[in-house]
Amino acid sequence: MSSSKAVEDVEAEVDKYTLSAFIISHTKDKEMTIMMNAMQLACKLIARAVRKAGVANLYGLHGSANASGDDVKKLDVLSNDIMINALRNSGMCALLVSEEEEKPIIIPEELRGKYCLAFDPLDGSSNIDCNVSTGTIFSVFERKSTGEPTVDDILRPGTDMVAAGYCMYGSATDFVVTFGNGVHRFTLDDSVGEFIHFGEMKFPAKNKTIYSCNEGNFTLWDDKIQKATEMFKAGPKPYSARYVGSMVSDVHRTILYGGVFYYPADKKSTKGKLRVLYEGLPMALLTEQAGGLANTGMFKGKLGRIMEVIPETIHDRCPIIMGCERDVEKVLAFYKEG
Ligand code: AHM
Ligand code: MG
Repeated sequence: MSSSKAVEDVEAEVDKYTLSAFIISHTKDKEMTIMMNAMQLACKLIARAVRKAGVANLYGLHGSANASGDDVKKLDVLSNDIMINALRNSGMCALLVSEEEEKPIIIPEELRGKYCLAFDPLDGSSNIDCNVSTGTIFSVFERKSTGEPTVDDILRPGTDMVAAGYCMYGSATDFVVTFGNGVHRFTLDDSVGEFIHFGEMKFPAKNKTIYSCNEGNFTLWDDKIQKATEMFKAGPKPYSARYVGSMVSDVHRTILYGGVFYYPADKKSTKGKLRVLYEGLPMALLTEQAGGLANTGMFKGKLGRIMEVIPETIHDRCPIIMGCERDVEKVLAFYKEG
């Protein structure tokens, strides 16, 4: 390689956006940049813990249950501590909601900022111990009230979110974020310890035919979801089934390849399984911003955007049907037909 080529290569590297540079140039918001710096630091620390889990004896149960009654893994607890410490110490947050904390965390006044965040520190817990991709999901709201923060600062519809994203711990560590103006993907370059801009993330022009759901729940679903699933499987060109069981991976694939991911309500869980504040809303904003649709299916007597769901409690749940317009509309058509 000639020395001028080497210099050009280095210059090209320097020209690439880091996540921090991208946020400051796209939002012009220094507080958002500081808060997101804390978020990306937390994600890098979680990525390291996930990678070292085997040798560091981090697989297995912690021995407790979380607010939703799920068994908590050691990595869940560690990821939760990392997120809370990083965000609290950023000085930019007022209130935090975590899947692993029964109650909201009110940030002490001397460290308080304007953001209220909800997060699932390590989503896809059932996949942790078998080395399948997991992820961190977060939604960001700006508080409107003054004085002591309360849950009302975050029990708001998705349309109030100012940012949302996830970090996926897979064969690479990808950080995906939206500030309500498109979706951007960054990949962790371990050699420099930075998330580097990979590009805008959108549903493809030609969506693959993929349906993604836990079909083991088939008999518990309503007949519309059952019919939609039968339709995807029917010939002459049946859809492919893909289901990781980690929402981050399933949504990541759905946006990149196309298709539909659904976790509907069922006879046992009438609101579905996934949580509004740190699963439904952030993934709905990302899906819509990438050019797709995110709907609840029939929920509280009507079909509606997930973005318009107002959680009643911090760990409230809602049904989810999200993906490319073609396939979400195919599912909703069964409801519209009556
Ligand atoms: P978790 O937050 O306890 O990890 O549960 C959320 C996960 C999602 O990532 C995934 O889409 C879903 O639960 C899988 O549930 P199931 O095992 O019922 O298919
Ligand atoms: Mg989780």
